[in-house]
Amino acid sequence: MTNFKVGIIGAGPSGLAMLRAFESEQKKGNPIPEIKCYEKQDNWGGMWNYTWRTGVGKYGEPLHGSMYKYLWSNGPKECLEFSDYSFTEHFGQSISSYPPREVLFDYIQGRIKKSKARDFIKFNTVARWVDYLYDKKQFRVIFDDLVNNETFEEYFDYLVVGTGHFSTPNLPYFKGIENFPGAVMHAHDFRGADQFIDKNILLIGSSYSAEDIAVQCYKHGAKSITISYRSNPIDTKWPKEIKEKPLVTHFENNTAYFKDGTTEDYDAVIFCTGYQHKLPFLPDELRLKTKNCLYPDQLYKGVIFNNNERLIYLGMQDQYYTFNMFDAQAWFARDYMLGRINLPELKLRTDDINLWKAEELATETGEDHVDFQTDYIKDILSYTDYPFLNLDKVAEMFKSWLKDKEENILNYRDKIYTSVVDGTEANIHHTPWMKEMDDSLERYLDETPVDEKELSK
Ligand code: FAD
Ligand code: NA7
Repeated sequence: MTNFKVGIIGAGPSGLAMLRAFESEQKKGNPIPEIKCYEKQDNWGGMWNYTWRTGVGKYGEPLHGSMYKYLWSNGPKECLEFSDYSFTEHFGQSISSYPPREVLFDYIQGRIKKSKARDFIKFNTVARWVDYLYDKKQFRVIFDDLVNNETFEEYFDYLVVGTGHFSTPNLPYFKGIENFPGAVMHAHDFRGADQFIDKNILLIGSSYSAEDIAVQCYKHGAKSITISYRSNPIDTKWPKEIKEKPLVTHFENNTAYFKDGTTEDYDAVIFCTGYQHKLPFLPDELRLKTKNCLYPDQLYKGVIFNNNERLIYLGMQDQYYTFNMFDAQAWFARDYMLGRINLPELKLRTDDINLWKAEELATETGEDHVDFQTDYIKDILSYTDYPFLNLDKVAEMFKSWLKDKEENILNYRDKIYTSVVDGTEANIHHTPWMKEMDDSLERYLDETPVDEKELSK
């Protein structure tokens, strides 16, 4: 074992990627540092560890989860596949390209269950505060053990923050909303479309959450859905029950007033207005301060904090790529901590960050964003021995996914793609997504189409 100690905060896909990166090094017979990971929930998986709760968790902590029942992958699974663990290896069969949440959770767990990673994780433990001790070059982290209601501290030579950034709602105010008589919630608290059957719904915001919650509510029987946009409409071919309007200006009781002078009455309002990077356990000089973007400021190679080179952030970018990008970052972070990647001096690091930021600024379209994130991952992977991933092919799939959504937002999840990891062509799912109301793992892996099921009842 090398004689330094690494602390990881969060056991979501990013934190688990860090554990996996060290494990793969250990398997080669190489020494690894002492590692401890702390997770505030009672299980791993981060967002993919679904909860019915809203508001606070069992121990009164702000609730992390933003996922809902009936959530199916919003991009092809072939774009997020781990290059050292394919979907076919996990399920033993070809599955469709857009699996439901529970199926993706099962896949994430499959790889990590094969390791001893669970032994390194202390669950129900929340990071409360971090200090950097300049003389010792160590982080002192204060944790709360939620089960035993005890506070304790630990010291680390490197600290890895993988706490996600789609958890703390960004919740703007609109005049009169306080008197709106129906349900008002943020997407963070949306747990399923059931309560909106036959209702007229207003969604504020026009990005991923608005798009998917609109389609979910349509699928499950909402009467009408209006998406109110600040900058740009989503502008796809919506069914007649979904429409887009410019931004709401204010509310009077259940009536919304829009910028174009129109008004409409609603039963419920869902804020799909994004999330804040909230890192309340970090002091000012260590805290990443950024909006949701592809290249957050202050992060060299999107990973190493520029003000303190022993502080590492994973998964803090806006995400086209997810699980395999977290892997790339974790492999890079591992090799850096093991002393295999030399850090340039501060000025050169800052110049590098500024170059990437300028490039992001020049992007305009979804395709540009895909190319940007592809180039970023290629760059960090070039420093590591992460198993080869054909990123040019993955980028093509992302671009085709963007087109699929534009062509038909209601059935893009029925399309199939081919794995760049093992060449498996995805299976056409037994039931079209719009008709499939049961998102359980059992039902998904079952071979019977929905109409035959109905007949046999
Ligand atoms: P998270 O998954 O958020 O995990 C962070 C972990 O840190 C959590 O377990 C949390 O409990 C823990 N934590 C936080 N604070 C502390 C603390 N102070 N102390 C200890 N532990 C702490 N991605 C896709 O690839 N496909 C999709 O279809 C998709 N759909 C999504 C839908 C929604 C509604 C949302 C919100 C996200 C979606 N994502 C999707 C993106 C998703 O965020 C990533 O897939 C992935 O979960 C990010 O991993 P992470 O580990 O960085 O963060
Ligand atoms: P995003 O992608 O960060 O988008 C936030 C949206 O909210 C975007 O359309 C913003 O409009 C809009 N927004 C933000 N503030 C306001 C205010 N004040 N008024 C009106 N509209 C506003 O968040 P999402 O939740 O959609 O997606 C995050 C992740 O969750 C994603 O990875 C998914 O997989 C699930 P803008 O375009 O900036 O004008």
